[in-house]
Amino acid sequence: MALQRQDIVRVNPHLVAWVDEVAGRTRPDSVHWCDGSQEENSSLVREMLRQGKLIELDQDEYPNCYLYRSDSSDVARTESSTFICTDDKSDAGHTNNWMQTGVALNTLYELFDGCMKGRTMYIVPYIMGPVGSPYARFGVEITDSRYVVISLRIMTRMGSTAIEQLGSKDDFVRGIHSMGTLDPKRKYICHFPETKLIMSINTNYGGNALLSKKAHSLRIAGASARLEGWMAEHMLITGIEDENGEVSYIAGAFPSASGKTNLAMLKPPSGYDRFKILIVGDDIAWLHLDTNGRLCAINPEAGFFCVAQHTNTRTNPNLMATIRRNAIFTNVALSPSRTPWWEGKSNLNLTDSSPMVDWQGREWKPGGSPAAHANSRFTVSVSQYPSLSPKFADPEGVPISAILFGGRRASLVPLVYEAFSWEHGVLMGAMMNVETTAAADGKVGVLKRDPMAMLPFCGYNMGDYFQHWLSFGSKSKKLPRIFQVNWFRTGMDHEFLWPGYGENLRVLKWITDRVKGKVNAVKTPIGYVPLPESIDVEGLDLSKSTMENLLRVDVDGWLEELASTELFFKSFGDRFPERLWREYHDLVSRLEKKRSAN
Ligand code: GTP
Ligand code: SPV
Ligand code: MN
Repeated sequence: MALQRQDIVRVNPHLVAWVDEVAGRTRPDSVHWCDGSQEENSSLVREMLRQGKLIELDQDEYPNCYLYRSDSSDVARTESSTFICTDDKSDAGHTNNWMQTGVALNTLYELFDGCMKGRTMYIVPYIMGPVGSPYARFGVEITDSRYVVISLRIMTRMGSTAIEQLGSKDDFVRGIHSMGTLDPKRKYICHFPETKLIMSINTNYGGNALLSKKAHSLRIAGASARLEGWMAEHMLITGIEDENGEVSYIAGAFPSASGKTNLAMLKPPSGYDRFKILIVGDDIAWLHLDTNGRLCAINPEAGFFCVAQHTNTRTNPNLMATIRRNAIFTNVALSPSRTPWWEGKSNLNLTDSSPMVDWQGREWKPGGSPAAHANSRFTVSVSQYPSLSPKFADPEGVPISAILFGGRRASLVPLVYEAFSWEHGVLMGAMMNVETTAAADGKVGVLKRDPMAMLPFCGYNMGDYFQHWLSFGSKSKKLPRIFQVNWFRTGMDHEFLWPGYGENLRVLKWITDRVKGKVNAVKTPIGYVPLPESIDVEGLDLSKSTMENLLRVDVDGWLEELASTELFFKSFGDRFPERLWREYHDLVSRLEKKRSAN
């Protein structure tokens, strides 16, 4: 049975007062408090099927799986419509779109005025983080989208448990979302970190609409984390169990659609059968120092919202098994046998009499535009994943021994190298300059600054964010070591030099061996680089020269990169930490010294 307003008002009048206020403004026909039950979910699915908003997949092959098609103008996060709203512009910083709080509220109140007429307003209470964890946080999303409700049921711990755990507390992130008319010109995703409020309208896709995800867990939580002394990062968390049964946990910040999910779910290649990869999270990490000074991470989410393209039984067999039940597929193609399909999934076996249907519902033939949208995704519960870490829901999180920064770079950035210190590692993250992907609107494959993979997700001035990272340096002597990796170097033929996916374990092994002090490295101006023979390439078709190429430190290339990095850093003015300038200048002089020695 749905939760009842009269029961909640007795326990949490703050919540009900806010819901009443939003209902007064948006004027829905009815209000439904979500309990998160199976029955509630089934009835939402039934209603969506009846309205043609969901498409049933073959229920024998894909039980309880459905296809959803978003509006063709609403297929990725829209950074140009995403705002940080504060009283003072400098608190948002120049890397965010900014609106003054009062101006933003007026604009949005007008758009939300009566926007839910004829619709049901759903109240979705949720918990980010393991139930009962001191690091978990609460949120409530109000939405008129059934798609959002059924997705949040997978992505978060939502419903009755959240209401019970919230109790009478007023400290929860307030999210208000309406599909509105889906008019792209009037799309807004506004964040008010000062009051922990999010308002999103005229969109129904991914991070724009599932407000628990980037809006709450990174932009709003990040601003709180800075004040409270913890970190909210765009990072995977995964455990690597080695041949001796010892588990090392790593956290990795890679920009959107750049390999977090795949690294977190890595399948050990042949020869590494005694290794196990035990996932904790694939997108967001909340990190805190424990009483021993170790940096520990929880995954605030309960589900995966993964890129479909190129996911297949070879690159990610565990994930392919996970999505065979209780999954929502968005903007993928529909095969003649009513199973989901996307580019890079499997070979096609089509006949003219039974064509494929593309992500927009049109008949599709090979050769033209892609059948699935490049940012098509699926949503599935973490609990179904076969190689889940037993520590997934540990209220204290897992201790991180290495932080990885990665991104798509066709050249320059070596396969792997290690920072000299925490502060040098912060510089490494701040310098990230990577190729864009289809996860956000805009051009794909162009170089863009994306410090710590957080440029689109930092809810405050990024200069202050760098300072926040640096501040950990003096708080503990047991911080994780920091590495940069790059699976995306290409050769003359534009093909990737490194096989990637499961083979990345060979690099992770070097990283965990470094942390354990088991392997030496070459000291170069940019950091510690492996000796070519230190990375095991047995069984790979990889020549010695390719390996040397993958690990090469291009001194002139780095100096050129640093010239543009300097301009980027300067754009933060006096908000850019002095300490990071020092790291930067040290790096420049190491490279210049090397160049004159060459
Ligand atoms: P978000 O969910 O947007 O944050 O993305 P993500 O960082 O989790 O990226 P994901 O693992 O979903 O990978 C995105 C794309 O990169 C997919 O098409 C993958 O197939 C591809 N990819 C991931 N890992 C590798 C790799 O090691 N090598 C190569 N060549 N491609 C990879
Ligand atoms: C990303 O873009 O980094 C994602 C997908 O993980 S979204 O939820 O849309 O942010
Ligand atoms: Mn992401």
